[in-house]
Amino acid sequence: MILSILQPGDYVGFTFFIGSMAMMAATVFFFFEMGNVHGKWRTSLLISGLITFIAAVHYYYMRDFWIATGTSPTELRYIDWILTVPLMCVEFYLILRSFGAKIGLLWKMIFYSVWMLVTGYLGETVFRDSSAMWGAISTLGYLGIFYEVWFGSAKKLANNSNDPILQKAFNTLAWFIFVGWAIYPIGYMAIETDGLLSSIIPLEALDIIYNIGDAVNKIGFGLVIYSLAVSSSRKEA
Ligand SMILES: *C/C=C(C)/C=C/C=C(C)/C=C/C1=C(C)CCCC1(C)C
Repeated sequence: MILSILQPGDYVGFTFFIGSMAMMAATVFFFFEMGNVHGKWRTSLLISGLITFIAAVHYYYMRDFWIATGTSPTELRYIDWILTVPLMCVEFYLILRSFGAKIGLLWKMIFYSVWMLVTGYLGETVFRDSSAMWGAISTLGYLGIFYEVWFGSAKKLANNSNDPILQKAFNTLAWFIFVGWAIYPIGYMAIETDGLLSSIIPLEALDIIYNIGDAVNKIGFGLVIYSLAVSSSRKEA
């Protein structure tokens, strides 16, 4: 067993502990609130809770990894993402399903996200010397998702839904993809020893940036789904 002794001034460690607890609390919240929304929203809240649950378990291990080694838990990080990011694509599909979303849209978004994460992992580990190139290849997957929710078929379905509550939530989620997800490539650029941002952001910032990104994108994203479910259930009643 690894003893989790958090040292004074270990700010990266602090964010791992805060992230761990925040993910757990968010999970309890989403699961309990499933009982307070209309039946058709339960699956969406379940998925929100699963996203933070998977993250909570990984944060539990990542936290100890960081304390024990003082290095980035890259493998655990990407295993977490490869499970949770496709689930975020499922959330998009679920909220658009009653407005005609096809399963093909879901597979397309999952493909983009797996592309983005596998190539990002290769750039951070195996091919670190050419991390800039792998970062660029990874960004193509990110742009695919970005295109879908800002201009592509997902956006069109939301536009044609004639449901202002859905449209408002969809737009907020699209902003998460734009601004919230842009946090990650900024963290990634910290790994390049002579990269674009390495002179302004130290390597240790990588985990702080990823931890902030995860809190914003997993808990915040889930809360948008939650408030959509609550407003829509209220209208239904
Ligand atoms: C809960 C975890 C989430 C939402 C993770 C999202 C991760 C990304 C959007 C990562 C994107 C990357 C790039 C666009 C290029 C550089 C490599 C990555 C993988 C950091």
